[in-house]
Amino acid sequence: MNLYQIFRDRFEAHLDQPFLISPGEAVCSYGDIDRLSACFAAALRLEDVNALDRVVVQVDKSAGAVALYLACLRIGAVYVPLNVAYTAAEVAYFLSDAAPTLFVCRPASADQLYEVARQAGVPVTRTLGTSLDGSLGHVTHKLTPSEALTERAPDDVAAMLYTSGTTGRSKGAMLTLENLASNAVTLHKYWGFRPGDVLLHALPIFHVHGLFVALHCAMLNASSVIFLPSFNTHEVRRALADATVMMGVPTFYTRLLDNEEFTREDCRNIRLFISGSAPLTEQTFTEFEQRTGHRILERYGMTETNMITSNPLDGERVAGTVGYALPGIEVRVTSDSGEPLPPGELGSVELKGPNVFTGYWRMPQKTAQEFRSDGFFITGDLGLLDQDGRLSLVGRSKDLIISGGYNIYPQEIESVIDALPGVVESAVIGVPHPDFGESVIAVVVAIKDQAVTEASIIEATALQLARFKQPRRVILVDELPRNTMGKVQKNILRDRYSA
Ligand code: MLC
Ligand code: AMP
Repeated sequence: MNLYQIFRDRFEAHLDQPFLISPGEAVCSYGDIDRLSACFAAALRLEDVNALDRVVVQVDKSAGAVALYLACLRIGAVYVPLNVAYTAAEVAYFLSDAAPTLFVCRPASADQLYEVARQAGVPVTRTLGTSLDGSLGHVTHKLTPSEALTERAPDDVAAMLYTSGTTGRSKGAMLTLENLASNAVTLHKYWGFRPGDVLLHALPIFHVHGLFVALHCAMLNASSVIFLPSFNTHEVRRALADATVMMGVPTFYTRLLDNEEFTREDCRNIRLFISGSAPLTEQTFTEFEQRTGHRILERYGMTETNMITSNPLDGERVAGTVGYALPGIEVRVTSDSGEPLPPGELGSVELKGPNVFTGYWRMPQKTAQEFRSDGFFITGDLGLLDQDGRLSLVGRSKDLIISGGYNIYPQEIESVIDALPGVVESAVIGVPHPDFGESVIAVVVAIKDQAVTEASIIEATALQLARFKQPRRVILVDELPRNTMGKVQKNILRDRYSA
């Protein structure tokens, strides 16, 4: 088995078909991506990257970046994408943890990150720009493509994506070939992909949503993809006219609705709008239907599991629910002690299936904690099933903020703030935000008479944390509310500061 082969088998008869269409760039056909990924495979071999070696990648969205991902699949290396917003301090952690054979970064970051990678013990660092420039991009122009596909087993790891799971520092979630292949094939069928479908892609390609859900469905369908560098309302409105399917986080939909000129006419060729990665409010669902006539199909997933549930393509799509377990996946809701609960009762959402990851990289104990003894994975989400098996999510037991579809772990930000001079302790919470869904706020206790201010804390976090994780507000208080066990009561802080 080779995952690239699974995709290639589906698009092989369509090599002339445009694959990635980016405004202002040459179209990349399926034949082009096949050749380009074979060139990257040759380049990886030249750098002595072998099967199961990690390749950490922090590059901008481009056809070359997709080809690099596919090259890793070709040779059986483990693809490890990183958010381009991560700071050098964050990248240093990922590099030392993943211990890659190769690190690929943007040409503009080379000066800073070559040294970071060297200190982390990474043997080789190369660069890749959006026009196939950079040291890795250049070499692909010169090499003979390497067509060989490395035979892999279904439970070999194909990709590793960093996520904080339920607690603590980021962990590498190891996803196998079977995890990725089974979910891709299921989603392609469940969402009714058909000849002629064109996917509008404005998501980043360093997360499950943009990389696996969107691109795998497109490749299995040999579909053209309108490949936008990021979400820009104006560009997306223009591109909608040529697309039949769009996948996005809820912020995409609220931003479209914020544009008064956005109408039903913009969506005349669309057959399916899909939302996920964060809760889609009933208000957005309803307003979107009123404005466009489309009922957004909401689905639910996680880095560790790919997609878990989905509203149906043909049946009723219910606002505020995430639909039914996908075929082959078992979802249950359990009590605190892990007993399955009857429909209608609120508890912990757990699942089992071929989509569930094999574990956190080099963390067997942490992995074991997240699974029940009967093999069900504990998501950290709270929800309830109805009589028909339709799931509604109603909260999270994990301390997690989701801002614009990005996960933010309060503990990571708290440890940065707590380490600042003059700070006693902090509590980081998410509060409602009209654009991002939730936004980060830090409530901080500082030593009296020390020059700790909102501005000084925000400035200090900027050095260490990606912009999307930085607190938008810092509130200085005398003490944090605690329960009798001494635990900070974040619910009280959320109530107090949500407005
Ligand atoms: C950008 N910023 C964010 C942010 N994205 N801040 C908080 N949360 C975010 N998500 C910062 C920018 O750095 C900038 O800082 C300011 O906010 C405004 O930027 P913007 O230009 O408005 O942001 P934009 O580039 O438009 O990005 C917003 C976004 C983007 C929502 C389009 O974040 C995005 O594409 N999100 C999708 C994330 C995603 O793919 N999630 C899937 C995870 S997989 P400044 O300096 O200007 O103040 C997963 C599993 C599953 O969860 O189920 O799918
Ligand atoms: P991540 O760790 O980035 O993969 O994010 C996974 C988390 O995103 C899940 O555990 C949920 O909390 C959340 N999530 C994903 N899809 C949805 C959705 N449709 N509605 C609510 N939350 C979601």
